[in-house]
Amino acid sequence: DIEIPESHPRYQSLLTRHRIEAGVEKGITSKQGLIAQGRGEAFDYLLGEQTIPSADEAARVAAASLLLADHPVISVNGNVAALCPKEIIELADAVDADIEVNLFNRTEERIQAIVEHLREHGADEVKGLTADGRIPGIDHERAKVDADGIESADVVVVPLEDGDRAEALGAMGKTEIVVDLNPMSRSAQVATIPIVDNIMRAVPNITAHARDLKDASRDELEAIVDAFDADEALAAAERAIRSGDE
Ligand code: PTJ
Repeated sequence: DIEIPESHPRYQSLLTRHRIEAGVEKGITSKQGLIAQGRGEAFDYLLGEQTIPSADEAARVAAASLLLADHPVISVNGNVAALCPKEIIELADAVDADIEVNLFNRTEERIQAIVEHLREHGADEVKGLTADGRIPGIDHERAKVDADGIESADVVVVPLEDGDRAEALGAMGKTEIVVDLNPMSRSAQVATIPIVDNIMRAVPNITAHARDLKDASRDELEAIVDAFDADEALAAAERAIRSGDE
């Protein structure tokens, strides 16, 4: 990474920007990824660049849901790969999930580059290149997934997903965990478990909760999942953005 003094008031934000830029240079992040990051940053600024309590609760629910899953899959796009590759691998290890590269602007080169990038950061198996499965109801390129990955997953983590696909994955009956800083985005609105937080904070936070819940019984985990109210979590995030309070 670059040398930004950690004492800089906008340290995290500058680090994030640098990672996204480096991702574009490395061929893993799309140019649209730069725009997406800017949109996210605006919401993060309004949230006070912190994990609000409702997002922390959602991260705990996400961890419980991932621990209960038969076949959890974490979807990785060009922004996620650039921003938190190591943290994604740690989460996958903590909840025994598959990692699948799945792109909005799909190109074989970029998938390959992201798979390589994740391997450099310690991932063993990374799915996404087989593309022998489909998400019903969306156009061909965006529908491509691995049959033994996202297609057959019961719980999917889709950080920064686009609205159409988020909706289509929900229609397939999957439990969908969305990380998105915009509580009004369609992906957040259709998610089973929306986490309104920066992926740089949310992914390690889900991992920490998963480690904490490691010895919990299925009954305890189910109780955590059942008590969650997605609409209330979105409303809490919107209140935090509008008022500047939590
Ligand atoms: O690599 P690809 O081809 O799969 O493309 C990925 C992007 C993100 C470019 C693509 O999915 C896209 O265009 O997404 P959108 O429609 O711009 O939506 C991105 C959403 O993520 C917005 O609602 C942002 O607020 C949010 N967002 C951006 N950066 C972050 C974020 N949410 C959490 N953490 C972030 N760092």
